[in-house]
This record gives sequence, structure tokens and C-alpha cells, in this order.
Amino acid sequence: LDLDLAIRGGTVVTASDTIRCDIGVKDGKVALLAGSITEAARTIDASGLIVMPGGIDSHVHLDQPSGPDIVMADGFESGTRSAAAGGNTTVIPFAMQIKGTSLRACVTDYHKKAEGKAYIDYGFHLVVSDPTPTVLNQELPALFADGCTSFKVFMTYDDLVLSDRQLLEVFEVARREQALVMVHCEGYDNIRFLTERLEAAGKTAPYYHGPSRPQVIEREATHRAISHAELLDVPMMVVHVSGREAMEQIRWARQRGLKVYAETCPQYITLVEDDMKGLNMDMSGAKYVCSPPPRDRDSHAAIWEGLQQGIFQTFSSDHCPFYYDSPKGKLAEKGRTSFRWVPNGIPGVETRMPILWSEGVAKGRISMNEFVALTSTNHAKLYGLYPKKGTIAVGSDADIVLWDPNRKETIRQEILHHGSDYTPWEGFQVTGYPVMTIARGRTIVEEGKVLGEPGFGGFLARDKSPYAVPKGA
Ligand code: DUC
Ligand code: ZN
Ligand code: ZN
Repeated sequence: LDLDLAIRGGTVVTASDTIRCDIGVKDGKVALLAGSITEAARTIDASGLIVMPGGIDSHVHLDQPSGPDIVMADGFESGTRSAAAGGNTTVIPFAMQIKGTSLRACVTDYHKKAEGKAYIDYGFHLVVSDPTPTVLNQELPALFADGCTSFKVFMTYDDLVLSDRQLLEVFEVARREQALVMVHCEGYDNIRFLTERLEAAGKTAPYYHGPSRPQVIEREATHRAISHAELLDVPMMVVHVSGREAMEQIRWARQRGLKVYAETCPQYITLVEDDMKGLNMDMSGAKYVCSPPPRDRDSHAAIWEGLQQGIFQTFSSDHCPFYYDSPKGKLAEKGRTSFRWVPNGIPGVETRMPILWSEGVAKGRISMNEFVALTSTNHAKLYGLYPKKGTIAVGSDADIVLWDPNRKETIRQEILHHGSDYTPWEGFQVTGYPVMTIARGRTIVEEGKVLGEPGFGGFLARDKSPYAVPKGA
């Protein structure tokens, strides 16, 4: 067989199986699974370790324009480096359309931003913010054919919000093209109304980001998006579900037989609204400002139920990294005048898998196989990358993470590899940590040391999602 690599002695865990076997790798792909593989050019000893498909984080933001005076803390280089250090071998960031410009031009620009920079493979979701007839009828179908087979749309933000009519028009294209629509479900008018009332009452500290976007606003938008999707018979993905209320809408939709998928994130099982209070309502609360905002302990319990009951298919980071101590980040001049101007988002691509393992597997809430489904396999299946990515099987890319299930680590800024100058999980203790990340047979990170290089990762033209087939198709 002339194997390049053998990974020996580990326990191989996929979304479906837990097997004691060795893995043989040839030309970047898994070539052999066998009880014992003794001949290979290189051998890695995985005894005592869990061997899983590399993480796929299908919700990250890299090098994304974030308004005047604000810069994102990660481009493709530091973002994919951090991802790899956290056990990931694939990321799917967003190529965002700027209103008034062509979506095609934005995607071309995005390819340039990524070219030669990535440590691991990447795809692009599109963000449609200006669904002109040209975008709907020409650009989307063409970009879809180029392998960007999913789109995100927003129900809030001045620069991104779509009207109900526009949502329907985009959904119609998604249905026709079998693209998977991802929806940011928070309602624009509701948020604007509460924001203006809070500001008028002098409640402008970062903390009030939470009260300006309560769960009922997320729930209403989730219901509205689901209703649009039902009307047009188009499958959809509700991204970053934060708590019980939106989750109930998804459960309701599922019970009606609708193809509504859902994603949640580490912040919704660990952070709370009160974190945004900082120290006596100072600006340090801005470190936790993301949308939807972190909720409360009851919501954490609800999200765990959803993870256990199959309400959620994917657990993503929503890595949306800003600097804290910077005039181009969380402490921008304008953000000090009101929470409304604090950039929304937190870094988390490197901590996603350790947090879910520690809180989920180590605490007995989910199985190792469920962990793999939630962090890798389901992302590949939903977004058209399976079985090239997302599993360990003969013929799949040799994207593998070696995991020490017992390793105790304290999450701290100084051990992370991202561009941000802080982590919202400073001091958070985890049990279970990646010890080696292997992408297409190459060791990219070992014991926190980055051995890979920018440019090794390439663009993934993704297949149509089999989960985006309409019910009546
Ligand atoms: N939505 C995201 O998906 N990420 C960050 C902020 C937001 O609103
Ligand atoms: Zn969003
Ligand atoms: Zn996001």
C-alpha cells in the first residue's frame, strides 16, 4: 500500500462508531482502517487518545468589513491558525455582499483575502444583503455553481436587513437552486424600538445590548422566518439559537414536518447576560457583546435539552473576533456612547471543541459520537462536504484530530492563537483538549505548536446540500 502515515493505537470515534483501530493515510486521504498497521513512512502513536474527524466550524467570520473605524481581529491567516489549534480542519466563513455592490465582486474579493493565507481548507457561505434582480437571477445561481452552496440572510442590522418580501425572493431562489438558506433571526423594528427607548432613558452601557434584544424578539423572527420557509416549501437553517424561546419554535416546526435545521454555539451554554455588566457596568462588558446576546442559566439548560434531543444539528463558534482594547474594536469612540455601536461578536473558533467536550462529554450530557456529529459530521452533511470531510472512512480526506479526553486546561488568552487581544472564556477550566491536528495527512498543530503553513489550506467548492431538497420536490 506504501502508506505515508499510520496513526496507531487510538480509539477512533466517528458520528456512528467507536472502534479501536489504526488508520493508514496515503496522498492526504484515509487509505486503510485495520486492527494493526505496522508499515508506513511515518507513525504517530495515538495510544490513550481519542481519534476523531477534524472539527468543521461552519459559522465563522474572517476579514469581514465591520463598519467604518472597526476592523476584524482575524483574517484567514490567524483565523485558520486558531481554528487548527482548536482541533478544526475546515472552516466555512462568510463572503458578505455590501449593499449597492455586486455579490460576485464581493466573492472575488474574498477569494483574494483567503488566497495563500489559510492553514486549513475553507468554503464560503454567501451573505445576501441586496437581492437585486441581477443578484437573484444571475449571480446567485452562478456562485452556487462555483461551490458556494449556502446563503445567509439577516432580519436585522441597517446594512444587512431584508424585508419580508426580500426574504421570500431569496428563499424562492434557494428552493429553485437547492441552496441551503441560513437565517439570522432577530427582528429589526423590535430591536430599534427598544434601543431608542433604552438610550432615551440613559441606559447606554454595553450591558443594555441584552435588554435591547430579549428572547421574544429572537422568537418572533424565528417564527416569521419559519413561516416564510413553509410558505415556499424551502428548507432552512436557524443559526446561533440562543435559548428556550427560539428553540420552541424550531421544535414546533419539526413537529409539523418542516425541514428546519438549527445551530447553537458555546456562548449559549456558558455565558450569561450579566457578563455584559463587566465591572460595575463599565466598558469591559463589551467583551461579551454578541448577537443574539448571552442569556441565562435556564436557557443553558434548554439548549442542553436541544443538544440531547436532536433539535440542534450543528454546534458552531460564530467566531466573530474584535479587539477589546482598541479604538478599532470594542472600545471604539462611538461604542462608548451607546451599546448600539459596540461591534457584535466574540472570538471562539479555538475554544468551541474543548468547551463542548468538557461541558458535554466529560460531564456525561452527550456521547463522544454525538460530539463528533455536532462538531464535524453534521456540518459536512448539511453544507455539501460529506464524505470528503466530516468522517474517518476509506477515501475521505485525512482530516483528523487527536484528542486527550482527560487533559485539564485553563482557557487563557496567552495559550490561544487568534488575533483578538482577549477571550470571553479567560479562566474557564476544561477537561479534554486537542493534542494534534492533522489536515489532509499533514500535522498542522502539535501540542499548541503550529507546524503547518499559510497557503496549505485551499478553497472547497461544495456540493449542493442534500438537506436543501424541498419536501415537495
Ligand atoms: N451574527 C452573526 O452571525 N455573527 C456575529 C453577529 C451577528 O449578528
Ligand atoms: Zn447572525
Ligand atoms: Zn455569525
